[in-house]
Amino acid sequence: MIVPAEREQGVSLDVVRIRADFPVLQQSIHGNRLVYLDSAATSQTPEPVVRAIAGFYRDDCANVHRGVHELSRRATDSFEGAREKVRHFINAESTREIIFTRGTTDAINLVAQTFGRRAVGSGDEVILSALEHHSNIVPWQMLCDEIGARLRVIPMFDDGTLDIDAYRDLIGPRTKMVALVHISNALGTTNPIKELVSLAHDHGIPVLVDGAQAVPHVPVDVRALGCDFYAFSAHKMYGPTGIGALYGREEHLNAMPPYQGGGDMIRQVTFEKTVFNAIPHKFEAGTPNIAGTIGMGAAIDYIAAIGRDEVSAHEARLVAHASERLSSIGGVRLIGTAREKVGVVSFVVEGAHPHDVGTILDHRGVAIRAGHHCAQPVMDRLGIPATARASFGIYNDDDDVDALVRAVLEVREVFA
Ligand code: 7TS
Repeated sequence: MIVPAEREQGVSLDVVRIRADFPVLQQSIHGNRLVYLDSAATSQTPEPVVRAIAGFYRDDCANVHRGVHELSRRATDSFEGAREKVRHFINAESTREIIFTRGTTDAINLVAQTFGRRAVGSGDEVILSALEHHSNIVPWQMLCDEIGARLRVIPMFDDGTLDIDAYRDLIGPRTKMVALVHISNALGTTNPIKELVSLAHDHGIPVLVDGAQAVPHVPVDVRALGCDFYAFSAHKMYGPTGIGALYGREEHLNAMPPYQGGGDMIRQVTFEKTVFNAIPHKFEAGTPNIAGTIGMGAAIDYIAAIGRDEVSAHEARLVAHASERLSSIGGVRLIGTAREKVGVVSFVVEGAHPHDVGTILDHRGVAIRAGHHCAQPVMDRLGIPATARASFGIYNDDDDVDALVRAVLEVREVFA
C-alpha cells in the first residue's frame, strides 16, 4: 500500500485506498464526514473480512472436526487454517499453543480458572500493574478472594509509566503469578514487557500478558517476549467481535485442567470417566465461533498485506501529531505522557466533563470514547473521574486529527 518512493521519505500509508475498504467509513454523521477515533474500543471491519465471514455462511457452512462430508471438511480446513494464521501472527512455535476464545476477557478468565487455580494457593500473591483493564483485574481478584490469596499492584508514575524498581521489590516467595498489560488502553503506555517477563522468570514466576491493545498496532513475537500466556481480541484488529485467541506455552497447556466441558474437548466419554482431547482442543468445548475465526484469519491477512511495520510507523506519527496539536490548545491537558506510547491520546478539557466533550465531538462526526475506559484504578490513581480518548487505526490520517482539533476548539468555546 506504500509507494516505494514514499517509503524512503517516511510518508505514511495510502489511507485513501485503505478507507475505501471500510464501507462503514463512507457515511456522514450529523451531516459531517465520520471521523472514527474509537478503534481501541472496537476497530472497523474491512470488506475482505466481511466477505470471508459471509463466504463461510454462503458457501461452506458446517460444523468442524465432525462431518465426513465436503462442507464440514472445508469448514474444518478454514477453521484450522485461521489457527495457523494466528500462530504466525504472534510467532508462536506451534498451533497447539493457540486456543480460540471469545476474546481477551475470556482468555484471561480461562488462565485464571485453570492455570491460576493450580498455581496460586492460600496466602500467595498475584502481581498486576496499575495500568490494567478491568478484564485483567477482576478474574484474578475473584480467584484470590476464593482461595485466600491477594493482589499486589505495581505502582505507576504520573506520566503513566510503571515503577520497575517497585515491581522488583514486590516479587517475593509468595508471588505465584504475574499478569500485565502490554499496551494500556486508557493511556497508551507501552510497557517494557520483555524486561518485566524476564524479572519474573528470574524467580520462576509465570507471566500472562494482555495484548488486546498491542496486536493491532505493533508486531508481536511471543517467543521474543518470553511470556507464558498472551491474550488478545479480533475486534480490535479489524476482525469480528466475539472471537479472540489465547497463546499458552505447550508445557503449561498440557498440564492445565480443561476450562469447560462439552463436545470437541473430549477423546472418549463414559458415565464413569472422560478422557480429554489433546491441546488446543481440550480448551475449546462446544461448537466454536467458526465464522469468527475465519474472519480473524482474514483480518490478519489484511494487516499483513499493509505491513505491520508500516502500520506501526503510521500510527506512531499520528499519535505524536495529535498529541502535539491537542496539547497546544489552552485548557487541554494530555493524560499519559509516557515516551513509549501507542494508539491512543487521552485528554481532559478544563471545565468540561469528558462526556460533554464526547457529545460535542459526536455532533461534528468525530467518534471518541469518554469515560474510565474500564480502567477505573488508572483514573483513581490520577485523581480524575474520566478522560476523553481518541484512538487511532490504519484508516486515520492528518485530516482526522484536524477534525478532532477543530471540534475540541469548539468545546473550549462552549465551556469558556
Ligand atoms: N484488555 C485491554 C487492554 C483492553 O483494552 C480491552 C478492551 C480488554 C482487555 C477487553 O477486551 P475484550 O475484547 O475481551 O472486551 N478495551 C476497551 C476499550 O478500551 N474500550 O472499550 C473496550
